[in-house]
Amino acid sequence: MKKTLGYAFLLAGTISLPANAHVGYSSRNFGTFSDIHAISTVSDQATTGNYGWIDGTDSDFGDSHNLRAYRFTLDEPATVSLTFKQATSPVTDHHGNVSTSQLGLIPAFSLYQGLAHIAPQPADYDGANISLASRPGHTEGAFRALNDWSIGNDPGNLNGMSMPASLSFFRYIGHASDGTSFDSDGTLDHVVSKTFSNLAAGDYSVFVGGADYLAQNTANPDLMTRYGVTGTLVTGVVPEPETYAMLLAGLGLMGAIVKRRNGKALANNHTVF
Ligand SMILES: [Ca+2]
Ligand SMILES: [Ca+2]
Ligand SMILES: [Ca+2]
Repeated sequence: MKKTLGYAFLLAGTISLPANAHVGYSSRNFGTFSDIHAISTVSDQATTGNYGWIDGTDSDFGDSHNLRAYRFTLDEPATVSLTFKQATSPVTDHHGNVSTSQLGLIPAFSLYQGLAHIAPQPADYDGANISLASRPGHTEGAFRALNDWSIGNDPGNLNGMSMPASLSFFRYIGHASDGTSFDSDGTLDHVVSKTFSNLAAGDYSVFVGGADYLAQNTANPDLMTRYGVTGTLVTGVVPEPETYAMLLAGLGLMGAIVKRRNGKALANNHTVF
């Protein structure tokens, strides 16, 4: 028993250390949804620098280390609204020191069909040989904010079986960015939101980062600042009439509904009489 636990800790250690620097969804899975009204919030996250997303809009792509990856799954076609806004979050550095992330993120995000490799598969990263081989040589990283892109991992070993390196593919669906710069929502209020109608069932990834292109200037004292972000996912944004009726009933307003219904509906509503 003791030996098994020790091995488990060793395994967790070897997996979690590189995962911090690679593409991962740790604590950033909104969940699995159908087209029923639901809300899921992921807080206490932070992104490095205020330019990670917009740096992926140019011709030399972007470095995925400057973004945060989120995921969700749809088990049927659904309408999904995504909102990301500035926040303060606890941030733990690689020495284990905890500080508070900074307000001021100009949030932007892109939505993709697809999922990065998740444990026990080795995590994807920009510098993996297979990632480098899949993109032009002059690029800063693998991330592309407005296009399909791919990123891969190293060969791995699971229970004695070797696993070859492979690419994860992200199929671009759409994007939104806060502020008044490139193709943005026009209002710099540190919140950005977009609704995607009738998404197909499947796995999705959302990459979130800053939209201030000039913030990548190496003279910027906030080049490596951790900016906090809170994300909210809403599914099924238009509740069915039955859902409205149930909500109103809960508020004690059922009488108002009954008065508006026609005779046939009343005749079928046994609970009223
Ligand atoms: Ca750049
Ligand atoms: Ca770039
Ligand atoms: Ca905005």
